[in-house]
Amino acid sequence: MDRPVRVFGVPMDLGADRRGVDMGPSAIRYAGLAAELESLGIDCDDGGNVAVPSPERTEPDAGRPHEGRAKYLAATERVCRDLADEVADAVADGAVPLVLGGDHSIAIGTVGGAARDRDLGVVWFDAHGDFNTPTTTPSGNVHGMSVAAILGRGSFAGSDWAAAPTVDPENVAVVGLRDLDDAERDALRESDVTAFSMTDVDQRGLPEVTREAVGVATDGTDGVHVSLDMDFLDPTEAPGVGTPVRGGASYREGHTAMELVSRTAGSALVSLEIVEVNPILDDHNRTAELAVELAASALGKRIL
Ligand code: EXY
Ligand code: MN
Ligand code: MN
Ligand code: MN
Repeated sequence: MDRPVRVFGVPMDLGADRRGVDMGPSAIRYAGLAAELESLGIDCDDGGNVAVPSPERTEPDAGRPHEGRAKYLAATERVCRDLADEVADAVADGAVPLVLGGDHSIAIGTVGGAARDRDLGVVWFDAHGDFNTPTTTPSGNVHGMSVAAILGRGSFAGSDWAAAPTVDPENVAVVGLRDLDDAERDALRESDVTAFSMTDVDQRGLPEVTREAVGVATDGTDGVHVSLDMDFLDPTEAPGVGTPVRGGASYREGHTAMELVSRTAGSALVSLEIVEVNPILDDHNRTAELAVELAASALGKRIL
């Protein structure tokens, strides 16, 4: 990576049911992120944390019509606006923002900032589709809605979501799917999003699937955002996540995916985020340590 990297932590847990994911940024920093990136010759600057209100002092429901069953949506919007401003400033300064979660609702802000002033493609590595809306959500958790939000689907269209510029579904690829709700599956199938399940990964191999996903995100766009939900990996490798699902990517597949992102997106990589690390659920911080390794691979680290 020849551009500087600017790290932001977003200690967000309003979008998930599990406490502890707010400590993800600390765990990833503690696992040695800055030193690892600096050892690669990357100029790494830590922009600190974006402020997130605590659930104890936040109303889950502001009662606005577009919120449906979504919990803490108003507070999530506020955090995502602040994050979007930080991300947009970092990109304008010529840096690559590396955003550490926190739950996956923060992607609404990261993408909002990265898509400011450009046509953005997105590659989303996740066990889940994150394709629910405030109407279809079974849980009310916004981390299960962030792809729908960045696409402006359902009640995310219009309303107050002008902060998140709409991303074209034809330039969005999701990789690693193995847990979808029924309505979410139908919506994803009918959409123009390119979706690769673990069945596709099993049958075609992760390298081919990742290359195709990056191709979808770069085709006719000005750049790519990569969003890595650590539950993309198998829980044996990444136990410290709130919604683990068996049958995920192996340790080496995780690295392969990130190395291919770096090789194939290259200078088109606008921003990177790593989310859903929950140190309370982790085994001696190994999920955070893996997050550091995967960030390094995505930002250019090579074995040879
Ligand atoms: N589909 C479920 C829901 O909407 O509640 C689970 C979502 C989990 C989302 C995770 C983090 O990627
Ligand atoms: Mn997710
Ligand atoms: Mn997930
Ligand atoms: Mn376009």
